[in-house]
Parts: sequence; C-alpha cells; structure tokens
Amino acid sequence: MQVLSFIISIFSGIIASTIMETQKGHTHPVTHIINDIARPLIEMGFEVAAGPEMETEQYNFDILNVPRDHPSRDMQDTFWVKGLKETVLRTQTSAVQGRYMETKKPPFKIIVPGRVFRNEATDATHDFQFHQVEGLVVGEDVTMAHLKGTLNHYLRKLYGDDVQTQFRPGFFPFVEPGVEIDMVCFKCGGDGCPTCKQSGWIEILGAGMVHPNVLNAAGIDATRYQGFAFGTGVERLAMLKYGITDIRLMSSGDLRLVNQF
Ligand code: 2NM
Repeated sequence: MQVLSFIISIFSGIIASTIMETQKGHTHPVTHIINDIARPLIEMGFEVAAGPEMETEQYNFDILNVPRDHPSRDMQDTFWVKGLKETVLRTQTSAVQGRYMETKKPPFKIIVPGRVFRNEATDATHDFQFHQVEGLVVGEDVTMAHLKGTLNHYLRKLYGDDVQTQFRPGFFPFVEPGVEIDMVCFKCGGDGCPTCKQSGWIEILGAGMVHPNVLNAAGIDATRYQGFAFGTGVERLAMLKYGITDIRLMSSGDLRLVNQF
C-alpha cells in the first residue's frame, strides 16, 4: 500500500507541475532583516542560540530581575497560557539567554533571534507578536567600553563607516546601567523629518551591562564575570527599511506582501 501511494504521489506531482506554472517562494521581509542583523555579528564570532516560545515565569521574568509586581507581568501585557500554571508566551527572547547562561560556562557571545508576544491592543505600529534579535556577551573584565566599541563596530558593518551614534541612559530591569542607542536619521541626515519625528535621531538598539542579579540567578559568579547585552525589534527596522506602513501586514500571511521580496 505504501509503495502504491508513493508511486501515485510521484505521478500526481509530475502532472501538477506540468499543468501549473511553478510558483516561486519568497523570503519574508522579517527574515531578510534578521539575516542582515545576524550576518555581521556571526562574522564577529557570535553564535546563534534558540529556545522555546512558550516559557516559564521563571525564565521569562524571575531570572531576568523583573520584579514580582512589575507591570509587564500583568495579564494585560503578557499572554498567560490557560490551564498551565506559571506559563507564558515569552515577552522577550532574553529568556533564552537565561537558559544559555545556566548551562554554558563563560566566556561566550551569542545572539538570539526569535518571535515574542505581548498582550496589547494592536494598531499600525503595534502587534501582539513580533521578532527580536538580542545579543549577550559574558566574560572576565567585560566593561561598558566593550559594549560601546562592539556595538559601534557592529553598526558600521551593518550601515556603513560613516554611521553616527549616540548612547543615552535607558532602563531595562535586566541591565545596569542601561542605554538606548540612536543613529543619525537615514532619511534627513539629522535635520529632522517625519521619519525621525523631527528629532534627527532614530532609536535602533537597547542595551546595557547585564545586571549582577541576572548573572547570579543563572549560576554565573558576578564577582568574577561581567557581561553586556543588547536587543532590537525586527519589524520596526523592516518598516523603516522597506517603507511598510502597517506592522500587522508582516504576520498576516498575505502573499501580496511577501511576493514583493
Ligand atoms: C535589550 C536591552 C537591554 C538583554 C539582556 C539580556 C540578558 F538575558 F542577558 F539579561 N538579554 N538581552 C537586553 C538588554 C535586551 O533589548 C531591548
């Protein structure tokens, strides 16, 4: 029976491909951006790590120094999985870094591309699912100077040698100090325009020195090892690069979008 159905499937395949015009697949714009982001980092020696989209509260929040009463844990912001205690759809890919730190001995440098989920109302610039690429470097004597040098080097590889950046203070529970990194607006060159909301700058990365609580919670001795981490939202970069005006198009499965790439 199996042999017969195999032969039939081959014949129907031949018939289908003769009578139909072959449809060529396309790479999704989100995949293009993830590849663009990852390529220079892989060249710099980063390894790619992955983990589950359904996470425990432990890895998604506790280990990352997100307080018990932090608003991001709220029902309104996080998808809690019905019927499973303490289980969420991950709200950031950092959960994977936690798992990685627990099992691997430093030094290491990794990037984690992946889908994340937020339980919030959607509009043209917000979706309940999107992608992030986060990076993590842990070793002895890793400092803020390494963070700055590495990210500037990376951004030059990605956007060209004349890229100009500014590092501003920013807050993320899993880092201290935290920074937000802006690039001079690629549209107006810093003069101010609608793309950069007249500021001349475009925010492209969040980053910071990994909080000692995070290292210790993952079993890494924070008196011996330090680290820095960074992260970026993929869809927002895809919208900027390709002029896509509604973020929700990217998870819609609409081939009229994908066929353009
Ligand atoms: C960001 C900004 C700042 C981050 C921190 C970690 C971990 F797990 F090592 F603590 N992973 N990623 C991080 C830090 C991500 O994204 C905006």
